Amino acid sequence: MGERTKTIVAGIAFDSYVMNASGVRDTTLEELKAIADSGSSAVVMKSSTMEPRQGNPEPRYAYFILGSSRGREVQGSLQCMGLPNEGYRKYVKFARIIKTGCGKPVFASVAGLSEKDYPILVGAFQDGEADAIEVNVSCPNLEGKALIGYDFDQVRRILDKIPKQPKPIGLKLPPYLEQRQIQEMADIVKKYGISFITCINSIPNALVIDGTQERPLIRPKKGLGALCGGCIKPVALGNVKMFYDILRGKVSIIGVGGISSGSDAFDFLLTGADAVQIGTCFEKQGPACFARINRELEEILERKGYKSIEQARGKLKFLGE
Ligand code: RRO
Repeated sequence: MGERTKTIVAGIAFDSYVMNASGVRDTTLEELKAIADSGSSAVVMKSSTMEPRQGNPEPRYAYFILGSSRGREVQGSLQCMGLPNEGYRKYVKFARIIKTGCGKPVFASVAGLSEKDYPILVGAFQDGEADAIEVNVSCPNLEGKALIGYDFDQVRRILDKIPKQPKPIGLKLPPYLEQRQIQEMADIVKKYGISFITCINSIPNALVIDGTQERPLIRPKKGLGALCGGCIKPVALGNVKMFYDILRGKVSIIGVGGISSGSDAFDFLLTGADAVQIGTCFEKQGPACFARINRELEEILERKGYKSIEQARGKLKFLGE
């Protein structure tokens, strides 16, 4: 890894700007070991629930090319996984095993099926070996359950009750479409001493249709799934920008949504992200993508004369300035 892309998130040092996103190839111990052995600068685990879950019926994941923009193909994925995972007890063990095998930060991710699950899930990882805990309040794929991150009172109730020490707590946030929502969430983040936010989770209730078959691409929820990949990058960047404008480096921001090249990562850096996570591209290309994207980012920084992440972070220029 080059020196230029070293970064700090929630007070934790990372060897590069690029890590895996929760939810992609990170459910089993073997998958987590593969991430540990890759160029990902951290190991982020699948969101875990109180009990193991099979998730939704298959097919529940589809990759597609949406079109092209500025000479590049715009890819996307639609998924409705339904939180398949091995249950939090396993991930507490996996964190210990992974930690002893590699020097990278390990991030736990937790997703309660009800409010009362959260203190138990977070508490288990607070007592364990993971370096930080990403509290997922944005799982979009649970039929009949409201998305927590859109109910600010519920988020406050959860944050009131979870143990916030000794490991830093982050929030995995849904895409917000209004400045008012960003402001209210940023106020919550500040009030509860949240150390980092990860934004955005996938865009809920999207539909992609195979016109030949006259059917959706995936089976659960009559084809409705969460949209990921290159086609959501503008929404992700907008959310990072709006949060950065308020939080201004006092709370770390991990950008996620449609990053598949160093140039994508650079866009997130200019916008204010302290690090990025890779989901759809990792699913498609496998673990070699992390080192490639970071190397491409290194080259961009070198070419532009930025010596560090800090020098370029949040340096987006605006038309007319
Ligand atoms: O497992 C999922 O269906 C899932 C989760 Br927990 C999440 O946070 N985001 C997503 O797009 N899918």
